[in-house]
Amino acid sequence: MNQAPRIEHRPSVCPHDCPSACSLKVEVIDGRTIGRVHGAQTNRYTAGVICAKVARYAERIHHPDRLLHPLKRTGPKGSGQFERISWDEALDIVARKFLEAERDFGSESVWPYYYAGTMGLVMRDGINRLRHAKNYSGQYSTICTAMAWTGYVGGTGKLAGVDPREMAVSDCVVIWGTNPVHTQVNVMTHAMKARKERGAKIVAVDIYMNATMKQADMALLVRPGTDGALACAVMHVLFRDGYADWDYLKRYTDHPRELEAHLRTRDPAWAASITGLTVGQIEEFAKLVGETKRTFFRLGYGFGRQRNGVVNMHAAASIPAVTGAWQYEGGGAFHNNGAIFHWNKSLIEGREDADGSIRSLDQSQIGRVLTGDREALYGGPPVKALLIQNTNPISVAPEQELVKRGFAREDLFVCVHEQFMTETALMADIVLPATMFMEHDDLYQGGGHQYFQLGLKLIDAPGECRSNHEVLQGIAKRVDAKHRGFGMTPREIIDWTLQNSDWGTVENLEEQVHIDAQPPFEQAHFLDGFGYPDGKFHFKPDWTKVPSYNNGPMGPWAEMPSLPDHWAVIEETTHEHPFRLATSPARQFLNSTFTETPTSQAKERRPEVMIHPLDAEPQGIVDGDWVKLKNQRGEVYLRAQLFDGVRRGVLIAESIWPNAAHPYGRGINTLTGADQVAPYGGAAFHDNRVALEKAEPKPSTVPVATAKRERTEPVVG
Ligand SMILES: Nc1nc2c(c(=O)[nH]1)N[C@H]1C(S)=C(S)[C@@H](COP(=O)(O)OP(=O)(O)OC[C@H]3O[C@@H](n4cnc5c(=O)[nH]c(N)nc54)[C@H](O)[C@@H]3O)O[C@H]1N2
Ligand SMILES: Nc1nc2c(c(=O)[nH]1)N[C@H]1C(S)=C(S)[C@@H](COP(=O)(O)OP(=O)(O)OC[C@H]3O[C@@H](n4cnc5c(=O)[nH]c(N)nc54)[C@H](O)[C@@H]3O)O[C@H]1N2
Ligand code: SF4
Ligand SMILES: [Mo]
Repeated sequence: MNQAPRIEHRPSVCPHDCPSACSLKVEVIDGRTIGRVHGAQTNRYTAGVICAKVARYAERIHHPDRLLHPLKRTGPKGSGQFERISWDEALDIVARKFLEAERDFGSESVWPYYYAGTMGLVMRDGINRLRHAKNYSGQYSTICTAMAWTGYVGGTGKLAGVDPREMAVSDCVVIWGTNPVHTQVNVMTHAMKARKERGAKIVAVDIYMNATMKQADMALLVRPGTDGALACAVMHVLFRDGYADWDYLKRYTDHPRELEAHLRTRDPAWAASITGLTVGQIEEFAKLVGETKRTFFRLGYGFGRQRNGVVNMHAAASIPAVTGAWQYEGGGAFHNNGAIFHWNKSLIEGREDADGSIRSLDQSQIGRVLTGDREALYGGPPVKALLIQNTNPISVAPEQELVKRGFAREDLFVCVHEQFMTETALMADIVLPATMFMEHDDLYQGGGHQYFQLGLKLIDAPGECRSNHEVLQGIAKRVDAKHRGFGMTPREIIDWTLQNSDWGTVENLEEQVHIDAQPPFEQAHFLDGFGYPDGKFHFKPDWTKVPSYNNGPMGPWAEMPSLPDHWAVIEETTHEHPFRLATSPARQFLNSTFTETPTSQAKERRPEVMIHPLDAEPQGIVDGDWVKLKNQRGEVYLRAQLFDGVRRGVLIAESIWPNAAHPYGRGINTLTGADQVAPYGGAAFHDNRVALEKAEPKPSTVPVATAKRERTEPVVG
């Protein structure tokens, strides 16, 4: 008689680069296999809800294309010709190449490069321990959070805010510059609850009628990069019509009178001409916010990815300080909770060993760095060797033409530690197979909420996969990098980190599953003062001294407006480049992750660009036609998707498809720029001027899968 396997439900946590960090309940079928992944109810923020792509994680973890063995390149770079080698041989080669680079060009010629493919603190950040122990070049991480965090913290002085669960008890939830239906589904759970139980209004501010905008009671469709103007006009009305809370302003803000005077000329008519909204829409939004004390501003990353994104984020975050909404339950703002966990990461990252004189290279400028741009290299030695974990720069980094040229360098040694043969791994000399989150132990924190949680090993990894920590241990031993962390297990590192951050032991956390780190109401609402030493919200921050994210000012920081404003530094259209392109996130992908799973591929169908029908008409472009987008950085082919939910003159390409899904292998980041956004850098992925042209690529360059796949469902809606 056959006995059905007994399925166990084990706790875990989603490791992906998503603010939600959902608590999971995983069906473990046997020591090597999982079934469905469910949301765990015990986490009161993620509350049992997870996205579809993670629910079907079996498709990713048991994917037939997973890397299983170390590989060594045998053909030309990028040829895909590799041979299987042993772990010892692979690590010996990596170590030899790193030692050679160090000997011939100095330690800064080795660049450990990583990002947040896993958000586990040990596996994500452990690479910095190797870096610091060896004085390898630093990485200044600008690809994601630099702009949004700076803008928010510029106002509050601290990367924290109101408990995001309070969205459910607000009377108005403003979802600004984030598309949570795609990117962090749990925001919707709480906003919808507020609507259902309290009749709360949901406002969304975005640049196209995305899935979140379609669910909003008030959808404010602004021109890209104009949120500062909208926020200023809203505050103008608040001051003008007596909605400003002067008791609050006097007690909790820095220069309210100056702000009021400055905003006198920033009226709705001024903002209408910049944002493309009507005066009526702006007045209506301002009135709603003015009359609704419990207004919750859920501020996302997306609108920060503009060259004026820091100023825009700060302007939006200033609104609740004018109405005094911060004082009320369900009122105030939230962006990210980074500051509430107070981690002591010295064991994970080995920071005490860091030599302050070592350069820190801009992550987003990897193309410039690898092609020898002197400014990007800070005048120092070339980068001769890369160790890459948890990121796929050939697809995701801006200025893709430069990135590709850099990786093609014959004199550059590249080791990529990956779960799949990504486009970056394909360019490597040595490829190492990596475990997935259910195959190793790690510690995870919420970005969009306040829990932290253990994700323990649930099943054995396939083949010879090793975790990031094991790879670092193997390299450290061979290059003589000394740090006690290399001699410890992930569990021991987690335990030390918890204890030295005042969060108890690993056993305690294991027993509790997750810990709610939410600070008390008074603190979360900044009623005991904002994060700055003067305890005030700063309408007029010193942009050269924003706490928490500072590598020294860069970009055109000296020209930043001192008070909230519309700062006209975006890539405005020109006669030659009459469209503004944004590369907003696709629902079924997570950055470049899940582009390998068949269901996500089928649902996203193919790379497309949304075009307003009236913009398509003059060139006779119809749905499904090939179009070429072009700017000073390069050109990309996609299919046209006619959609009247974008503004005239705006194009949206939901991304990030593999480059190889586009004709000529040129991906969307061919068009995006790596110039540093003021004041602390960052990549303005949604701020690109382009030309649009109906154009057929050469048939031989069209990827087969893309050519064949027919539309089965609309991408939006
Ligand atoms: N499904 C899915 N989920 C993801 C990701 C993914 O790629 N796919 N990526 C993950 C990562 S790494 C991150 S950092 C988060 C990011 O998640 P979000 O905070 O949602 O930020 P973005 O994804 O950059 O963009 C969000 C929205 O901002 C809009 N936007 C762009 N420019 C402007 C502007 O000038 N003004 C306004 N008002 N809106 C603008 C875009 O059109 C988009 O709809 O999501 C994570 N979750
Ligand atoms: N055009 C455009 N480009 C963008 C963006 C955009 O909105 N538009 N968004 C930007 C943003 S916000 C971000 S954060 C970046 C993110 O870009 P990436 O850092 O590339 O993001 P991911 O796809 O999340 O993760 C990359 C890789 O990590 C691997 N990985 C996962 N877990 C592990 C592990 O435990 N060990 C190892 N060794 N590898 C692992 C995955 O297999 C995956 O290939 O992209 C940026 N690029
Ligand atoms: S919503 Fe985000 S955190 Fe939650 S399961 Fe999906 S990708 Fe993971
Ligand atoms: Mo990100």
